[in-house]
Amino acid sequence: MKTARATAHSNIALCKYWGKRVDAPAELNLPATGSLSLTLDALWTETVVGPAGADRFELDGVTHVDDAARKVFAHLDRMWRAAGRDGARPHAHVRSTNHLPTAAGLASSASGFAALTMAAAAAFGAELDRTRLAALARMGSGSAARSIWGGFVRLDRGNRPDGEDCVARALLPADHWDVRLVVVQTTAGKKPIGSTAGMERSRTTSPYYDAWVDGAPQDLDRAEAALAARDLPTLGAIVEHSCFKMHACMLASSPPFTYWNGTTVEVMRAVWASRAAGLDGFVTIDAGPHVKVLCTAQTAATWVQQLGVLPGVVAVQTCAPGPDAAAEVIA
Ligand code: 2P0
Repeated sequence: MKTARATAHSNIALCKYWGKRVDAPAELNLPATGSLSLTLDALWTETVVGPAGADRFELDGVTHVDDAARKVFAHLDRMWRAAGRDGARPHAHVRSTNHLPTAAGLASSASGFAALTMAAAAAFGAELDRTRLAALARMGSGSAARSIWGGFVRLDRGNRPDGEDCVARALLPADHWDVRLVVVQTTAGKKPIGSTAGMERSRTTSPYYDAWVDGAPQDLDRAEAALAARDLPTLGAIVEHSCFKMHACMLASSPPFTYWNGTTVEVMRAVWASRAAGLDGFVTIDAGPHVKVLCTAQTAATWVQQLGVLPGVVAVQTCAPGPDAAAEVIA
């Protein structure tokens, strides 16, 4: 094997993925809902994969010997098989640097598994197209499939039991539309429940789960059309509806759970109040307490000013549409 370096940017789901298909092998990690995302320029992961005497996973300079490391090594095994290489996988040293807050609901698993997929493919000499790389990234983490591409990306759910029609594709490039995502960070405590377990609790106990899954295809098609037309009010309404249907589904689970804190709610209300006063911006929230505001490039600075001063807000960052994931062999 060679040594390869990859970069992959995080993404925000404008239409959310929440729930996994249970009519297919769990190893495929197939989503119950398709999703549509924006890749983000300012939040990204850099990963180097190279030969070593023993498997080792280092994240931001700290060696991990936990579940995170086991998931990384299992993904290397998957990439080695996908490369069609014979024999045992060689031991590897994986060094990742996150240019984003890890495990704070800012989707480090998306950029992390996308970068790992790209770096491992290059290090193992695998000749795989981006569609296949996205499918492999998805098996590491669902949202990672979308970070293989820059710009605006759609991941379809598909129906086949082998998952071959669960395909991620670039809808439109980053320069299609000069939108911004203002990321408003609130204090992150420990997550009440991990995403995978939260999805499973929603599926098995929330009376809103079936409605959530059934409504997703229509949200996706309408969002895709609004995106193509650069129609922010229409897209924004779909973005908020997808987000709050997902969070309502969580709240209606038994026992209930939410990733929000008090500041999450205050920021959300401030966005709605400013919008009522004429400033265009739309809320989305993931499996974490931060609020993200989709807006135009022209209004981003005003949103930063207005939301940055709210009590409980710890940081505000503005992201533009970001690039494709990339990899190069360096040794
Ligand atoms: C998303 N999230 O579409 C949604 C919205 C969180 C809320 O994808 O179990 O870490 O590894 O496939 O990708 C977070 O879930 O889950 C996520 P797994 P992942 O961005």
